[in-house]
Amino acid sequence: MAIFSRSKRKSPVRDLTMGVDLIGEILNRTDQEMADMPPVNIMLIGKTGVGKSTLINEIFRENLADTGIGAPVTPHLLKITKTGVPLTLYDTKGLELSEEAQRMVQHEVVGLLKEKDLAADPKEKIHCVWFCISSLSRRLEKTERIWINALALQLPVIVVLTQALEESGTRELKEYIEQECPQIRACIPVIARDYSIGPHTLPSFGLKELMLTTFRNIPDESQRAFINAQRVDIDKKAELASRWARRFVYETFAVGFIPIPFADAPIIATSQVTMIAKITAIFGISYDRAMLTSLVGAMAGIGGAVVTGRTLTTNILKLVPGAGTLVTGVISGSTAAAITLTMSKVYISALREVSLREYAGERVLPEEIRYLVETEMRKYMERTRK
Ligand SMILES: Nc1nc2c(ncn2[C@@H]2O[C@H](COP(=O)(O)OP(=O)(O)OP(=O)(O)O)[C@@H](O)[C@H]2O)c(=O)[nH]1
Ligand SMILES: [Mg+2]
Repeated sequence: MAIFSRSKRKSPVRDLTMGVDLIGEILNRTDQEMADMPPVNIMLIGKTGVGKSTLINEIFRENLADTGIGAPVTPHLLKITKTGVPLTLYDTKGLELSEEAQRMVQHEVVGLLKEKDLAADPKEKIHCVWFCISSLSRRLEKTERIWINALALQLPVIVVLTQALEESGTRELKEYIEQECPQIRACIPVIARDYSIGPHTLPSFGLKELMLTTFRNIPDESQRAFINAQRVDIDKKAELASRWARRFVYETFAVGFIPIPFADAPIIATSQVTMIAKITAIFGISYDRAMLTSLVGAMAGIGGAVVTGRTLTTNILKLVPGAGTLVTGVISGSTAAAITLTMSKVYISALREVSLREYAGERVLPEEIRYLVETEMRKYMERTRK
C-alpha cells in the first residue's frame, strides 16, 4: 500500500488490520532494530581496585561487569559483552604489577587498537578510552602520563578520576593531569557509587558528565548505541527518542499522505509499529512480550493481549483535541500525525518512568506498567484540555 511515500522502512510491516499480532510485530521489529544497531566500543584502562568494574556497573544497564560475558582477548585484556546491550567493553588487568608487566599490558592494548583500527568492519573500532586513575592515589605516574599522551594522539581519551572522595586533592590532581596531558578530551572526577563513611554518606557524582562528554566524543553512528546502553541519563534517552519521533512523524505524514477513511485507521498502525520499535531500541530497556503487552495494551485501553491497530489508534485518538468528531470522516495527514506524535509522547514518558524504576533496581510488574501508562495518558489529556 503506497500510503507512506517517504517512510524509511527497512522491511515491510504487514497491514495491521484486526487479528494481527501487533505485539509480536513490535517485538520482532525491535529485535531487528537492536540487531542493526552498530555497537559502541569502549576501552577501560586502570590499575586493579581503582573502580573500573564499579564504574561499568553504575553507568551501564544490566549490571554489566558482573553479569556480562567476559572473554579474554589477550592475557591482560577482557572483552565484556551482553546480549541486548549494544556495547563492547575492553577491561584491562594487571597494570599494578611490575614495570615489565605494565609494558606487556601496553603492548597488548596497542596491538588491539591497531588490529581494530585496521579491521575492515568499522563496527569493530574502539571509539573511546576511559583511563581510570584513583584520586586517592594523588598521583599521575610517569608511565601513565606517557601512555595517556600516546593514546590521545590516536583516539578520544577521557581520564576518569575515580574514588574522588577528597575535594581539594582531586582538584589539584585534575589540574595537574590537564596540564601534563593536554591532548585528552577531559579529566572527570567521579564517585561511581555512594560511599558510606561511618554515619555519613558521600553521594555519587560525575557520571552524567562522563556520559555526556563521552557522547560528544564518539562518532555519530555509535551515539545511539551509547545512549541505549547507559542508564545514568534517562532524560537524554527521552530527548533522543523524541527528536527521532518528531522527524519520523513529519516524514511519514507531512508529505505524500493520502487522506484515508476512518474505517481504515489500522493501516496507520503500520507506521506506529515502526515508531514504537525504534523508540524502544533508542531507549534501551529490557523488553519482552509481557512488558510490551502491558505498555501497548494500556495505550490501546484494553487489558488482554489482543491489541490491534484499530484499538490502539482509536484509543490514542481520544487524546487528540477535537479529533473525536472524525469517527465518520476521513483521517488527514495532520490528524494521523497528531495521533502518532501523541502516541510517541505517551510511550516515551511511560518508558521513562519504567526505566527510572528498573535502573533503581526495582522489578516493575506488568500491572504497574499498565498503571504508569494510564497515569501518563491521563496527565497528557489534562494538559491538552488546559
Ligand atoms: N562505594 C564505592 N566503592 C567503590 C567505588 N569505586 C571503587 N569502589 C570499591 O573499590 C573496590 C574495587 O573496585 P572495583 O570496581 O572492583 O575495581 P576494578 O578497577 O574493577 O579492579 P580490578 O577488577 O581488580 O581491576 C570495590 O570494593 C568497590 O566497591 C565507588 O565509586 N564507590
Ligand atoms: Mg574489575
